[in-house]
Amino acid sequence: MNANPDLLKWLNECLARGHTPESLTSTALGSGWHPDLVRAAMAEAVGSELIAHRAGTSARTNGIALPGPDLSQSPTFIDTSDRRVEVWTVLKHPRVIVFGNLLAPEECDALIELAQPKLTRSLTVDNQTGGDELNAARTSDGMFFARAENPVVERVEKRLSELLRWPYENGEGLQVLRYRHGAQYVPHYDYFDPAQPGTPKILTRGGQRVATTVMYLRTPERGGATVFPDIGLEVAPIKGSAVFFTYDRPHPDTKSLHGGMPVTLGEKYVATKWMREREFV
Ligand code: PD2
Ligand code: ZN
Repeated sequence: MNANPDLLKWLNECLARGHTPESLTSTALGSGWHPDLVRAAMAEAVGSELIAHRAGTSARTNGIALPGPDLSQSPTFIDTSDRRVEVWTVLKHPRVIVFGNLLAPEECDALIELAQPKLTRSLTVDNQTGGDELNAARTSDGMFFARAENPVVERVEKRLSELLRWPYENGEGLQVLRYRHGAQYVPHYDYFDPAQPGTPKILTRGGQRVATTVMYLRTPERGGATVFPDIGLEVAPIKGSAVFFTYDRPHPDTKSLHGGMPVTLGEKYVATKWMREREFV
C-alpha cells in the first residue's frame, strides 16, 4: 500500500520535532485514519516496517531484527567478556533458548541479598491506565533495580547485552521475583497489548518489549518451572541458568505465552530482564 502524502508529510514533520512513532500512531488512529494507512505511512517515514509494526498498527511481520546470540556455528558455549555461557536448548519457532552458567552462584546470591529490602507483593503494569496494579494472577513478591543500580546488576546487564547483541540502553531495569510455597505466575504475554488504552503511554518509554530473559537465582526443591503452554515446554528453574525468548510483534501468534508454575516445595527466586525495541527511559 502506498503512503498517503498528507499523512506522510505530517508524520515526517512530527518525527523531526522529536515525537515518537508510538505517540504519532496513537494520534493518527485516534483521528480516524485507517490502521493500514497509518502503518504504510509510518513504515515509509521511519524507513522500517519493524517500527511501524511495533507502533501497533499491524499484527503481521517478517524477518526483523531481534535480540539473540550468534548461533550460526551451533555453539555449545558462548564466551562473553567475563563468562563462558552454555547453550543448553534451542528452539527456533518460537525462539526460545535455555542458557546454562549465565550467572555465577555468588551473583545469584548477591542479587537475592540486594533485593531483600525492596521485595513487596508484585505489581504488573495495568493495561487500562498504564499504571501499576496488584494482580491476583501473580502471587510472587517483587522489586525492580534501576539500570546499573549496583555493580552486580550492571555486570549482569552488560553480559546480557553482549550475549544477546542488543543495546544495553534498550534494557529495562532488572526485576527480582520471590516465589514462596504455592506462589505462581499464571500464563501471560510480556508484550504490551496494543488494544489496551494504557499501552501508548507505556510505549513512550522505549517501544514494545521484544524479548525476555528469566534468570534463575534459587532452585526450589519442587515446582516452579517456567512453562510455555502453546509449545508444551517446561524449563526447570535451576540456579545460574536462564530461559530467553523473543516475540517479534505483540500478538499471540508469537506463541510466547508463558507462566511460572506453583512452587510446591522450597523457594524460587528469579531475575527478569526485558528488552525494548529502543532505549528504555
Ligand atoms: O518466574 C518465572 O518462571 C516467570 C514466568 C513467567 C517469570 C515471568 N513470567 C516474568 O518475569 O515475566
Ligand atoms: Zn512473563
